[in-house]
Amino acid sequence: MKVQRQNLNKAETMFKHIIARTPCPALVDGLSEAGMGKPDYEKAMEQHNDYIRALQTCGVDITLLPPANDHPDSVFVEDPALCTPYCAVITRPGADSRRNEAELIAPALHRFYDNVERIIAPGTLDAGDVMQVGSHYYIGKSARTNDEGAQQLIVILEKYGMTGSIVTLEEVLHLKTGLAYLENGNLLAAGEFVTKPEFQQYNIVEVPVDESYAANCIWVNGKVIMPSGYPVTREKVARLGYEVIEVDTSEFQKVDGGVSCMSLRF
Ligand code: CIR
Repeated sequence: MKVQRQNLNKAETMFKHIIARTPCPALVDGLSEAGMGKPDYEKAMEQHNDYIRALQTCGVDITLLPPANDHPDSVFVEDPALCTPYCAVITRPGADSRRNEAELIAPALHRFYDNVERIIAPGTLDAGDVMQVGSHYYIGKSARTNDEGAQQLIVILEKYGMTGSIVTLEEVLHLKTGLAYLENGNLLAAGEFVTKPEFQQYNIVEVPVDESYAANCIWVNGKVIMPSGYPVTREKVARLGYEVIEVDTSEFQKVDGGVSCMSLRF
């Protein structure tokens, strides 16, 4: 069934659909700057199963795509596509080794959307750099997303009555490596994002430096899925009234991935 228009003025958008992809054995060769060693594939599979089980408790239907061993980072479906209420956007990932993930994810998007747009060369954009707050999208300019890609996305968003603005990143890989919008004005933020002027309008919930990995969380229909092992952040999120579901993502952390990177939510 194709995605229906939703009322963007609602305080919260309820997600109906999730797209995820089973990790492939080549995950062990995924791009990484973490310096934490290579992932254990068997363990990564168990952790991914737990992640899918956590999503299943959130009242969404889940499309689980098959492993794609020619694409080591393909479990991170968040980067080659952006799913908005009005259109999907096939991105042009900034890393050469991930460029073809755009074609890989395209058929799944066409199953749900009549309107499918594209980021084209010389633009590059990883949708891990894109954070939705209602009908506005913050776009991180990063090592992966260039100005041209961000500008193309703004034009696409405006075509469908939405807006976008650019945030320049200095420290982290992707915008959502350090930021998670938890709806209702609550913004989980780590490092460089805590003091950025564009986010001061939100209730910033600061993630301590030694728990910065926990800034990559997802809000799914009133619940917050976060990585396990970050008690201070967990407590802060729980105190906001959310039901917290913790999942172990240690094997994905070794290839710079986290909770948000492993699903498209729309
Ligand atoms: C990469 O470097 O592209 C992958 N190893 C990790 C991608 C993580 N995705 C995300 O933060 N949205």
